[in-house]
Amino acid sequence: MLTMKDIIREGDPILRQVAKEVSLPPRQEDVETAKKMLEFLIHSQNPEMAQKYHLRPGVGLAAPQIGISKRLIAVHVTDDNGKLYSVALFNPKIVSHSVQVTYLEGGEGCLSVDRPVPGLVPRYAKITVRGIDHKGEKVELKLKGMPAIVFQHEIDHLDGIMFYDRINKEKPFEPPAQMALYR
Ligand code: UDB
Ligand code: ZN
Repeated sequence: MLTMKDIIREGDPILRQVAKEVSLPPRQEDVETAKKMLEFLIHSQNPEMAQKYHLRPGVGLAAPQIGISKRLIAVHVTDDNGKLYSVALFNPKIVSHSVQVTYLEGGEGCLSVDRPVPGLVPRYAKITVRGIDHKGEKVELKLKGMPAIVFQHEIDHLDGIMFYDRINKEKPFEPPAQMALYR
């Protein structure tokens, strides 16, 4: 099972690489990786497991964060209506997005970043993501709120982008234009 010591931390060049597409249908090896990533997130949100293994409660993980430079993400997050998005996606792609942007009120953190980085991280308020699931089947998700933010954060990792790259350096707390505050 994956623990925090498997998580690559900032400073490692792999986090700055553009990850490679996964060949399809996904190989068994890649499917196993996807399962391990999703399992890590589920464990990390289980209070007993989190305490026992010192896991930070994670809502998303990208393969480069465990040292695998492939286009694979896992997300385990609940939206405002209590709907659970628990999915691993190969070759995820944002195929459309709103003009409106949003951000988390308290900014973002990252499992690969062991320090607070203050500032607002602008994200599209709504996105449509396409990808391939663990069965090799096409998936299309229309997302808003927290799930939309998490998918954008994870897909950024596949392109070597860290959340703080998107913070306005001069005015870190300047709300972006066209913004919708997500609470
Ligand atoms: C996280 N978790 O998993 F709003 F119930 C963060 C960490 C870095 C703090 C562990 C998180 O935001 N949990 C959370 C948030 C809520 C409600 C709730 C739990 N990530 C994932 C990550 O680093 N992936 O690469 C950071 C998030 C910041 C915004 C989206 C992803
Ligand atoms: Zn991250």
